[in-house]
Amino acid sequence: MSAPRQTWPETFAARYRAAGYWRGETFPALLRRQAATRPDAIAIVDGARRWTYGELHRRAEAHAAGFLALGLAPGERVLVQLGNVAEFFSVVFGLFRAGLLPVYALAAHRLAEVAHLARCSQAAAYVACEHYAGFDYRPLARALRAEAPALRHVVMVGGELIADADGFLPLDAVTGTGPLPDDPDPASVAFLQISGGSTGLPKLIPRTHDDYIYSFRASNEICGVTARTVYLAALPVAHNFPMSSPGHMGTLHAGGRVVLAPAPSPEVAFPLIAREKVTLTGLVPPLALLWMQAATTTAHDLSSLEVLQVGGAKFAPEAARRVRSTLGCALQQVFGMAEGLVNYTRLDDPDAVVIETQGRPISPDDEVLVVDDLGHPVPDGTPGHLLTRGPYTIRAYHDDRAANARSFTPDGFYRTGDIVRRLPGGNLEVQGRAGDHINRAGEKISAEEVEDHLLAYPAIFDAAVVAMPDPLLGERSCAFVIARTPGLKASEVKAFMRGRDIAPFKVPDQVVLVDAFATTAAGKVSRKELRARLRDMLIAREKETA
Ligand code: OOB
Repeated sequence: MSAPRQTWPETFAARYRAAGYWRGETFPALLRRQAATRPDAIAIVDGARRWTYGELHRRAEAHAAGFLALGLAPGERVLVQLGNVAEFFSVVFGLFRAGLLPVYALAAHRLAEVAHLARCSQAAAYVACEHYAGFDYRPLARALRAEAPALRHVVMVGGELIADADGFLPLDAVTGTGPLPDDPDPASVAFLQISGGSTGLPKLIPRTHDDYIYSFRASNEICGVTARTVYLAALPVAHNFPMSSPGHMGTLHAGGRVVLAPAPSPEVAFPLIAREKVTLTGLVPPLALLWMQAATTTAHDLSSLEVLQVGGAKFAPEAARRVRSTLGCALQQVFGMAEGLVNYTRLDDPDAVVIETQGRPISPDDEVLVVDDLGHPVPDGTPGHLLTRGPYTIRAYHDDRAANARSFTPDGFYRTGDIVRRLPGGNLEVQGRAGDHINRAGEKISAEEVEDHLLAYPAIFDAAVVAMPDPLLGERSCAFVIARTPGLKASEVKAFMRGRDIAPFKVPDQVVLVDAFATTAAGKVSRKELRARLRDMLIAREKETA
């Protein structure tokens, strides 16, 4: 089996190659080049561990041979659920080298999400930290084996596994010296990223060597990333923002240094910035607020920090204005999506652009359309639905006909689900979401998915989940619930949800019990309309009592 190829029509692919975007570079070649040109430069810093490019390359090659020796065949998928640890890099570069496709789960995911990802990708192996951020992944791995029959191997990073009754393999045992395949076709899929999940569970996003490497190589130019860059990965390394905008992959492509933060809090990150002389990092807005507050009293020297990127959710202009005076660095806003398109404010943009907009696309060939509900383009300055296609935006999800029909126009534009205003000059201002997803501190939550979990509770008759404005999180989730049995308490609903083996950020922040959902005279209300009404009602009620 070999990895699937890109899904851009050949005319577009030819154009992207001719323009020099797709250069035929692959992930294995990227690391080999760095190991040859700067073998002793530090690539990864994880606590007291410092791996040079040479060492990262050696480890990746050993793991590549080790994975193949397990009987995994090029083209097969491997579910990777690792936190911000050095092994994330030796594992994924090892998989790339073996022609295996990593599927990226977030460390915060639990059985519900991980089992879904394993099944959709038909993952042949699962790699996880034994413990990370206070969570033991072994029971999850055991349960996963029962739910994902295609899974043949479980590999654990760290911990004390030696003779393990479950048959889990320690990563140290997944090494070898056997022959490795030729480099993959640059037009083939390198890995499967996961979507923020606008409806239902996360979808799989196939990204090719050509398109993804272009996105971070071009990002490096926009963000000034070079061999002297020290990038702090404060957000989860598996997320697309810290991975490629330009993130750790961009930094490694430039020969810079990636410093891993085990948590994004100022208490953990500030000492690392001072010790490692970090020059660049990226945060979601609620963390940026925490950092700005902590910076006013910190004893740590943050003066090495040149640029703070903020993205994943809307950064309010009032907060954006305070970045330089509190943290002493420049702000860059980043508006991107795992499906592709990434927008940046530029480092030499006037303050008004940096503070009030979410920037403009990476590529001259990123096509951006802003349309009304009927699909007709709206004039600049008018809010509308953002559609896009281009040299690093996917044309289809992995193996999901229904989602593809919904999410892409017949001529290949991705429907982002975002409502934006395009300003003269091309910068975009994000206004919100058209769909029913909650952007909780950059974590995307599907209303439908949470409603499904709520409906699994026998005491619940019906449920509708909506986004509520929140001063710290940007948005929080509120579940409106109609009880089947009288006396149901909000705390019981939350406790039930905590027991559902879902990522903790999906447990509703607020549960409101109601007797019924209002319907029209005809008794017909779409879910979308219902959610909007409930949300407006609660906002009005909160304003009254404020
Ligand atoms: C990033 O990727 P995803 O896939 O987790 O989420 C994408 C969605 C966007 O469609 C938009 O709704 C929202 O997240 N978003 C923003 C934003 N950046 C992302 N909304 C308002 N302002 C922003 N600056 O979140 C992502 C991927 C790459 C780079 C940056 C973020």
